[in-house]
Amino acid sequence: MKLSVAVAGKEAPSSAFVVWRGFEESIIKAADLGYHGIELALKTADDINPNKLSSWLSKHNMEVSCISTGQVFAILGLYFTHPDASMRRKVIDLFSGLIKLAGDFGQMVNVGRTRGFIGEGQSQEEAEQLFIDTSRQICDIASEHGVTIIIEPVNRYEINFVNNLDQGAELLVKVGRENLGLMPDVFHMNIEDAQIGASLSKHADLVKYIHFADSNRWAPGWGHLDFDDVFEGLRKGDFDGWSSIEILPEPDPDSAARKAAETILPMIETYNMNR
Ligand code: LER
Ligand code: MN
Repeated sequence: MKLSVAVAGKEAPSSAFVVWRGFEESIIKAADLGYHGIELALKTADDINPNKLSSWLSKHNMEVSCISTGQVFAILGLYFTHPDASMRRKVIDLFSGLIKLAGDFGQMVNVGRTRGFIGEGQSQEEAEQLFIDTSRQICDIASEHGVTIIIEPVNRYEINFVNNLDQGAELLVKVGRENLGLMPDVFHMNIEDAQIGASLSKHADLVKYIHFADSNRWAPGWGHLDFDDVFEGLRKGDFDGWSSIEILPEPDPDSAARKAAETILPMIETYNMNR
């Protein structure tokens, strides 16, 4: 297992839920703290220059773990279950750009709130069908680039569609694409899943990536989430992918990133030795 930290560009607004802003500075700081990579939160593929990214990564011996898409929803208002076909077309076009970039960096694109929601006057079945149709088109584009799409269950206070791992797994089966997986976030699981470790091992074949935060969304170690249970669940499922720190940058971004690395990196080291 490897560890990355969520970062965005300098101009990213507060709705971009990341620890640091500014790509190059974030890569330098993350490498210094022992992280293996960065999770890139982008609005569009044009947010970053791939040549510069490549040189920053190789200079600091870092990787991109995944491209995340929260800003596509929060800033551009685009999502998979949009009732308007032209808006769904836009989200597919925008994802195509992000997928091409992920083909060279990380080979994973996350779908958090961009999955959409059950809108006013929309039934669960209607939203689900729109999600399935859009996901299939996006997964088919992604498979041409060797990219996996990962759906993140998000808690009920943020969205009304796909809140826990059981619901995510059920939907993935309906979509029926090999390159579609689950991205659990233990902060959301702490609210929505009856158990964390047990749910991670139950859905091990679908779990491709994981977000770490403590119960209060501060750095792991500053809340009361049982990370031994999280790692035990991952071990039972023989997880060997990327994990990523996605936390509130509190009390300040540098202290938060340092505390997260100090808590999780030794756990990953022990985990990797005992797999
Ligand atoms: C995105 O990864 C996430 O966890 C959401 O809660 C952000 O709003
Ligand atoms: Mn998350």
